[in-house]
Amino acid sequence: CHMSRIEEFAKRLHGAQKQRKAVPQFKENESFSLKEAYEIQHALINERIKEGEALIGIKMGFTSEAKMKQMGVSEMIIGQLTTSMQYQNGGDISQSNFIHPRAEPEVYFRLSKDITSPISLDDCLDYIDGVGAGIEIIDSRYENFKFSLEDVVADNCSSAAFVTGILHEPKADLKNLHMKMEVNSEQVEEGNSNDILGNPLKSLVAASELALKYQIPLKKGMIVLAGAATPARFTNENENINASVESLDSAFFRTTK
Ligand code: 0L1
Ligand code: MG
Repeated sequence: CHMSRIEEFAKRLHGAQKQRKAVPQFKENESFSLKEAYEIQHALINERIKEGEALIGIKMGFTSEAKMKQMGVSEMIIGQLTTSMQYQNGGDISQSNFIHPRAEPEVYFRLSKDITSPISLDDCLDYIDGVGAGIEIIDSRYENFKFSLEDVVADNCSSAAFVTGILHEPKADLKNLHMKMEVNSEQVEEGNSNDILGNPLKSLVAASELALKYQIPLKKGMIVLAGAATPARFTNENENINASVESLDSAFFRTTK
C-alpha cells in the first residue's frame, strides 16, 4: 500500500511520541509548506482518534515574545489537545511518558459555545464560561527541540500534556495579572498575563482565526490553552510544579519517575 507523503510524516511523528524517541528535524530536501504542516498535524491527530482518543481542546503557541525568542520564530501557531494529554490537577505525571518534557505557565479558557467564525475581542465573553491557570507540558518529538515553524506545526506544536486549575468566572479584564511558576516551592519563572499578546483574550481571537483557516474544531466545552507567559522549563523527577495566575489560583502536579 502506498502511503501519502503527508501520512508518512505523521506516522514518523506519531511513532516518535509512542516510542519516546526523538527524530531528527525534517531536512531541507523533504520540507513542506505551512499548509501541508497543518495537514500532517491533522493526520497525526487522526492516528490518535483511531486509537480511541477524542479532541478536547486546542493550544495556542508562540503567543509571547519570550517564547518566540526562545524558539526563534515569529508567528502564532495552533495545536490540538486530545484526551490522553489531560492530567488531573494536583496529580502525578510520570517523566517516562515523555522524551524531554518542559513545563510552562498558561492561562486557559473553557468554551461555552461552538466558535465557527472569527470573533472579536468584544465577543470573547460570549464564548467562554470559565478561565483559570494552566500548565502545558511541551515535548518536541524532534531531537534537541530543533525545528522550523513548519516542523513544529506538523508535530502538534510540541504539545504533550496539560493540567488545568480551578475554573473561575470569566472576567472582562485579564490584563496585568502576575504569573509565576514554582518548582518545589521555589520560584523559577515569573511573568505577567500581558506577556500573552498584551491580553490573554486576544489569544482566543487569534484561535478563532487560525482554527477556521486550518479547519480545527472549536466546540462548546473545549479547553483553550492561551499560551505561556514565560519561557518553558525542563522538568525532572520528584518535582512539585506549580503555576499560578494572580486571582485565578494555580495548576500543579508532581513529577514521578
Ligand atoms: O508556545 C507554545 O506552546 C509553543 C510550543 C511549541 C514550541 C516549543 O517546543 O517550544
Ligand atoms: Mg504553550
